[in-house]
Amino acid sequence: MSDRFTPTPADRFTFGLWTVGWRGNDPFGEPTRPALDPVESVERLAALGAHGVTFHDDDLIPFGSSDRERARLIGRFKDALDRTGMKVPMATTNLFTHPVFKDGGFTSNDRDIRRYALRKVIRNIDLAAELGARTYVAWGGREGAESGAAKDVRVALDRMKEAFDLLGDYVTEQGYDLRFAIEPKPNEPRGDILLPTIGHALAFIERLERPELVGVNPETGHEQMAGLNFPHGIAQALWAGKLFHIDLNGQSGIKYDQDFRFGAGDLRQAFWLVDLLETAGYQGPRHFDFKPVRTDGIDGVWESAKNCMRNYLILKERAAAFRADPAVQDALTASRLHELALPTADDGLKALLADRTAYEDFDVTTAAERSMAFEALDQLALDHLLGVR
Ligand SMILES: [Mn+2]
Repeated sequence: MSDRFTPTPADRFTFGLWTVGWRGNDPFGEPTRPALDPVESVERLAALGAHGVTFHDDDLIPFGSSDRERARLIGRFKDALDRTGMKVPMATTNLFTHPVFKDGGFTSNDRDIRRYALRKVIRNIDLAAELGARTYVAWGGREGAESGAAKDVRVALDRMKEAFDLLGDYVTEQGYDLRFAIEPKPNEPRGDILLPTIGHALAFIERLERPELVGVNPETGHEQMAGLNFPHGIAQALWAGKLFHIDLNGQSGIKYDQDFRFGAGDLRQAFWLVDLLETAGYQGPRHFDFKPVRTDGIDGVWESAKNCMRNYLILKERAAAFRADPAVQDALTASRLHELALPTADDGLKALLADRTAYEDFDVTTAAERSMAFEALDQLALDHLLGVR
């Protein structure tokens, strides 16, 4: 059954092969579902109205495959893309599953492993460029430590910078139209991971040799695992011109990385996130990085993939209705959002210092009594979110 919340490729929804392909294995339990063929994932997601798929090298080409097998797997994947019209806007590298990466890839204390990791990334960058990807994500899940002396964090950041500088040189020399997006996460699987939040990543990027080639790929649950406000983090990434990609999913507070479907978990943050993405001019894919719950069979995989997109479109409609409501316009005015948009001292520092009304004659008592009227504004948002307005 299709309705106005049924997506089309124009909505630019994309899914990682590893999301629908997750078999339900967790630290305490074995897989609950059979392996999915990437070709079937492409076909099923296309039928649901998605725009494209993304992948880690090892999702498509199992680790250790021969060159001949690699070529065969890439060939049938490309055939599926051609048949369905599905795109590959992003690709990434698995630098976390194989035991060789137990202490990381770019920042492993073992130099041989760091060199191997860079070569593994570069090999998949070539494939990403060939498939038309414009973003290359780097999630350093194993770049971290469980104990203090095990990692010299300042030196590890030197190695992290070295890796991104070399990769920037590589795509520039090859002439690839490809930018990198760092995916922050505070912990899991390492006790503590380097570049744990959007803010850490943004500060790191500015120290690189080619900062223009590197942005962020924030994931809903990763920021919320640290108790942070995801829409606020996304707003700062947009403000910095660094939101190159985004991973949407659901998370209920500070606990393990739940990777629920988008719309599960913190629904209010999801509402404000969609409001932000849809009003801020974000042009990139709406990429889902979630795990279909392991209690469900394959039916639940496709049901949850469909509902990631459905929930985004419902929230998009709800957010647009909120913005279009005349009562909301009045409430925004009462809360003085228009005043926040005015420069504080566009008359200059000298005029500010000379302005007696700004300080000497300023009536702080009266100013303190002005209500910000945020409660009425927030209830209007809740009414729209709940569909009663
Ligand atoms: Mn996650």
